[in-house]
Amino acid sequence: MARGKATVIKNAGSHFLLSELPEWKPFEAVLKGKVRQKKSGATNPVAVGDRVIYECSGEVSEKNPALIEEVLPRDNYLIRRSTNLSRTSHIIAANIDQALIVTTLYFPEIKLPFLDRILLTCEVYGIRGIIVLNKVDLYRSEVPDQVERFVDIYSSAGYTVLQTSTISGEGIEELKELCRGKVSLLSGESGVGKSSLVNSIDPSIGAKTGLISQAHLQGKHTTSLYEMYRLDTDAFIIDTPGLRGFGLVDLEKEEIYKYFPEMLRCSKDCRFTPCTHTHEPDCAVKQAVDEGIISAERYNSYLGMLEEDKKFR
Ligand SMILES: Nc1nc2c(ncn2[C@@H]2O[C@H](COP(=O)(O)OP(=O)(O)OP(=O)(O)O)[C@@H](O)[C@H]2O)c(=O)[nH]1
Ligand SMILES: [Mg+2]
Ligand SMILES: [Zn+2]
Repeated sequence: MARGKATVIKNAGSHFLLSELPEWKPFEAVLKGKVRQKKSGATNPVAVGDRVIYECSGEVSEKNPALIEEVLPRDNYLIRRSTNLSRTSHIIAANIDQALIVTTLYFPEIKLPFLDRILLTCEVYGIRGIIVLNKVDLYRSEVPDQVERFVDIYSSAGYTVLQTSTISGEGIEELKELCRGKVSLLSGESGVGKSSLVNSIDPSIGAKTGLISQAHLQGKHTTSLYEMYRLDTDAFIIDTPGLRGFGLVDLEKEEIYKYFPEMLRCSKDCRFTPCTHTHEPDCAVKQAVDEGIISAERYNSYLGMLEEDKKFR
């Protein structure tokens, strides 16, 4: 029995592809029953990006896959619940350097609270979130004010916002540079262009992409698996299925504001501690909202999360 250490690069549910990194020699693997049953609280005990110990007898092939024995401790991971009501959670990816959160203003239309939930989760798990505003070729000249407003909201909150188009090629070089030498996760709603961006960075990948539906202007969930690709720039990128919902992880209501970087910065000047930043007098956060230093949109997302908290917990 040979044993080795490798990284999970593809999760197809019942079987996996592993490779050593940064070398790239993918091979088949399945889970050993023991790992499969281990209680992790998540529906998937093994996620793309996980480093694992495997064993195999003889030449590894589709018929003779390696056995994943053990998942090594994670440096980090990103997790979500299917909905706020569900008890099960799902590990999106592990051991990543950054999350590229892909969004569009239109086609499909953006929902800011949804984006804010993903960003909040990145903050909770200590993962740098970078916003990729894609498909600008489709709407920027029609709604320049909205694009400017969007960039302003998120850059003043402290996020990098990259404007991209896989059609005109705008922003693709910058995206390449951002990914160089790192493991990046691509996340976001279906149809925003995650797989197209992978192909724009490295056309040799040929990830599958799909049209959005004409009737609803929504994605059709073209990507169905979690898969890591090695780009020609010494970078690894994890393409994922479009998110349908994004349930928040367990978080005390009093903690939520700490994961809005711009609120955390202001909150030091609130008169009361703890302050919920809703009704208290001399609340520095509310004052910053009034002065436009914190955007009304982000503050509304925060209020929405507090409301949900009442509903769901
Ligand atoms: N005009 C324009 N269309 C784009 C751009 N990027 C992607 N698209 C189109 O958007 C559609 C969806 O792209 P995908 O790359 O499949 O989207 P995805 O985010 O991977 O979607 P899922 O796999 O379903 O999560 C395709 O028809 C792409 O050609 C862009 O920058 N501009
Ligand atoms: Mg896709
Ligand atoms: Zn306050």
